[in-house]
Formats: sequence, structure tokens, C-alpha cells
Amino acid sequence: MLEIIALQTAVEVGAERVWLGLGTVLMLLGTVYFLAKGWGVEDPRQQEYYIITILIPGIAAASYLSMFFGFGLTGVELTNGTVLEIYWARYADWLFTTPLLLLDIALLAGADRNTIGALIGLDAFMIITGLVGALTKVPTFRYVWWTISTIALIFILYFLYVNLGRAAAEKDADTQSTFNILRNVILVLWSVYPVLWLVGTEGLGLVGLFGETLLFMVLDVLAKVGFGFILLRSRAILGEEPSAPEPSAEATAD
Ligand SMILES: *C/C=C(C)/C=C/C=C(C)/C=C/C1=C(C)CCCC1(C)C
Repeated sequence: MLEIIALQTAVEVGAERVWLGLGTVLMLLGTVYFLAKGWGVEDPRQQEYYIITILIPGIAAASYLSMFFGFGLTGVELTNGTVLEIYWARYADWLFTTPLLLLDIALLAGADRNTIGALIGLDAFMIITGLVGALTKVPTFRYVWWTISTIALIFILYFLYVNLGRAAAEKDADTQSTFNILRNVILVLWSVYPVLWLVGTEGLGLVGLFGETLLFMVLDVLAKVGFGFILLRSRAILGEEPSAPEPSAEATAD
């Protein structure tokens, strides 16, 4: 893949750099905040959520920094002569961070291994076909890849709603309410990505690179830092296996 990327036309970072810089800072702040919040947490189940949720903005911060430096940027010359500036580092970030986000919510819902595997496999497929679309030179084929990737997203959202929803329905009230909020956050935010790709520089070009970079940055921060904030401050991740169960409560439970 690096070879393909190296073969592309050289382009330079423009005014959108300001959003890439801001994105780096916000992702870094999110990482540090989650790290500080998780410091000293000893329950292994809680630690699991912290590790995943800290990694997400951490990876994104590195990706944003690489785009800020112009490393994660390439020029794609289309068959019609247009040269597109493509930030491929986004896809490298998303390839790791979107499965981690799904893993977070799947663990919360208590999904089984097969459901988690299917979700993550579909997700990787969605990001890779999206990247292929972004690097494709024949304009029509770009939309073919966009369609394939979007179909994968529809399946992911369906699984999230139906399969994870079913698993989450068996959890306590705290977990269910946090699950519902996070599921809706994903449904809404993730649906905007293909639309932005389509109207942005990768697709129809109705939104320029400056606006597109800003909008992707806002989406990324909300979908990662916002998501983590809701998850880690919820009582749901504390609830399931209390470290000090009350004997009296247990005795009356059954
Ligand atoms: C933190 C980053 C997140 C949550 C990124 C999510 C990205 C997507 C849901 C991207 C989806 C795409 C399609 C469905 C089709 C066109 C290409 C993509 C990759 C933008």
C-alpha cells in the first residue's frame, strides 16, 4: 500500500492545516483526560474499557499530527486530469479506531464473539473499500467503491441496532441507557461520514478541502472523545461486577 501511495503526485498542505492542528490538540487532550481518569483503576473489567477508550483518541492524535505535517497527504491524478488532495492517513486512523469504538460498545452490550467478529470484519471492509475509492483514478469507479463501503456501513448499523440491541436488553438499566445513548451517537455521527465524502473533495467537490477538513475534525472529535466521555463517566461500566458486593443485597436477590 505504501508503494501505491508513494507513486502518487506530490501535493502540499494548505489552509486546512489549522483544523489538523486543532484536531491534534483536541485528540491529545481527550487522550490525557481519559488517561488521568483511568489512572489507578484496578478493576480489570473497567481497565479494559479504559485501555480501549484511551487508545482511540491516541491513535487519532498521531494521525492528525501526520496530516498536519503533510505526511498523511497524497495527490491522486484522475483520468480526467484533475488532481485530488487525499488525506490517506484518515483511513489508517479509522482502520484501527473504528473497530475499537465498536469493541467498546459491543463489550458494553455483552455481545458474543461471533457478533463482535462480524462487526469488526465488516468495519475493516468498509474502511478499506473507502480508501480504495479515495485513491481510484477513474471517477465512476470511485462511486462504485463508495457504494460498496456504504452498504457495509448499513450492515454495521443494522447489527448495532438489532444484534447488540438484543444483547443489551438483558443488561441492567444503567448499561441499557448508556448503550442506547452511545448507539445513537454512532448511528448519527457515522452516517454523516459517507455523506461528507460524497459532497467533499473525494466525491462531487461541493464542499472544499478547508470545510471538509473542519467537518471531519468535528465528527472525529465527537465520535471519539465525545463517545469516550459518555462511556467512561457512565455508571454502566462500574455496575456489572461490583468489586465489593453487599452480602445483604445478594441474599435477598434470589
Ligand atoms: C473516529 C472515526 C470514525 C468514527 C470514522 C468513521 C468513518 C466512517 C463511518 C466512514 C465511512 C465511509 C463510507 C461509509 C463510504 C465512503 C468512505 C468512508 C470511509 C468515508
